[in-house]
Amino acid sequence: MATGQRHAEISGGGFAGLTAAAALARMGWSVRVHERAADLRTEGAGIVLWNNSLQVIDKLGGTHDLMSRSMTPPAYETRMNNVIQSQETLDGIRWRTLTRSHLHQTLLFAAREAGAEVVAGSEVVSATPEGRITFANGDSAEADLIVGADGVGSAVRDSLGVPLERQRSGDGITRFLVPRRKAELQELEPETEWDNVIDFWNLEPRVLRVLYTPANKDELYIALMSPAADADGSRVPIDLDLWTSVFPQLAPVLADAAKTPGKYYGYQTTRLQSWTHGKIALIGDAAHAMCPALAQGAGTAMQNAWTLAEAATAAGSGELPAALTEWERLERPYTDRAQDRSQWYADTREMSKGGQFVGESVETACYNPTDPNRHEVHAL
Ligand code: FAD
Ligand code: 5PR
Repeated sequence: MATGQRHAEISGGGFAGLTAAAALARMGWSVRVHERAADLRTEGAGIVLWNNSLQVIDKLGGTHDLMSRSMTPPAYETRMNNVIQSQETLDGIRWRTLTRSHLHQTLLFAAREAGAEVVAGSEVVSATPEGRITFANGDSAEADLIVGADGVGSAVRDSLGVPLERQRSGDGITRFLVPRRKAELQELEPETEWDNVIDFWNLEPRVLRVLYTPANKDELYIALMSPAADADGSRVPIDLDLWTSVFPQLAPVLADAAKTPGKYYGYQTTRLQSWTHGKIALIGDAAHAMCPALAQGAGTAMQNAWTLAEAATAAGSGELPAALTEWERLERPYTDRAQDRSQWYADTREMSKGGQFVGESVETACYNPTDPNRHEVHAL
């Protein structure tokens, strides 16, 4: 470590932790990331990123890599009982669809290239506001800044005893990455633009939904939603006969999904009394897990990782706790609103009517966390 160089220890090598690592390292910090899992990879299938996180990737030098295997579908289409409700072209809003593994690799590369050390198989058990972090193997370390980016079950957060409010929704989702099979789908439904994101809703007689999201030219992300109370709808591996009977136009890709075990995730929102504690800042699902309706869980994680790195870098070391408190005061309202909006969509299923991406629903998507004037531009 160079003399005078400040040091950050980060718990969690997911999207939040890797973004914070890449940002801090680029801003001159020495950085070490601890990932509990034995290897550095991500679970899950596809993801949608919007301007707020794409701006951060620009700053991290990851855009070329990200663009190489991602796409912007021509429209975000919503259907009810297979009748088109809307085809939103999201004009002027930057958005990309991709696989989670591609995003993870992009961020891991950016973090390492910036000089961050990323250690797999290293589990964090606790941290203190004074800046000590402790690991499952009994070791501990001191840091100027500790970032708790260890997901919805955060050990850093729980070791602090921060009051947490958890709201669970009745719906949940099983996600798959399968081959596109565009030609076969085109044959089944020739009129359809199969490069679109298509949100297929059925509310009557039974709540079942398939969110169809092309992730690149070869891979398709499909998310199958049903209420947790519907045992057959939420079963994994999926009940192929049930899903095919409701969505016959998706038969080939549903058949692929049925071949993988999958995991049903219930939606949840978590809110903390405070994201910061002395030298510790919590970001991503550790601080603000949200329902997926706006596709902003990872986006807000990355946005907050970037603004945290800037705020910590601007502060002198003695001023860090106050700077973190100020960072939360300025940045948190954007994430709070994204959480509230996502929760509202999850509870009301209003997006099934189409026209989802207007007004408040695109505030987060349009946000630019790297714009120094952002608080004036986006003041509500
Ligand atoms: P995580 O991805 O959970 O990463 C935490 C990391 O910390 C993991 O690697 C974990 O192994 C590690 N870890 C945990 N505990 C420890 C420990 N004690 N010590 C060391 N390491 C530890 N978001 C979007 O932006 N767009 C979408 O399209 C989207 N779709 C979604 C669909 C569904 C169904 C769901 C459930 C979520 C979706 N999200 C989406 C949300 C997004 O997946 C999460 O918000 C995002 O992954 C959070 O990133 P994170 O880094 O905070 O947490
Ligand atoms: N958008 C995305 C997504 O994965 C989900 C939702 C919206 C990208 C579900 O997983 O509305 O639930 C949603």
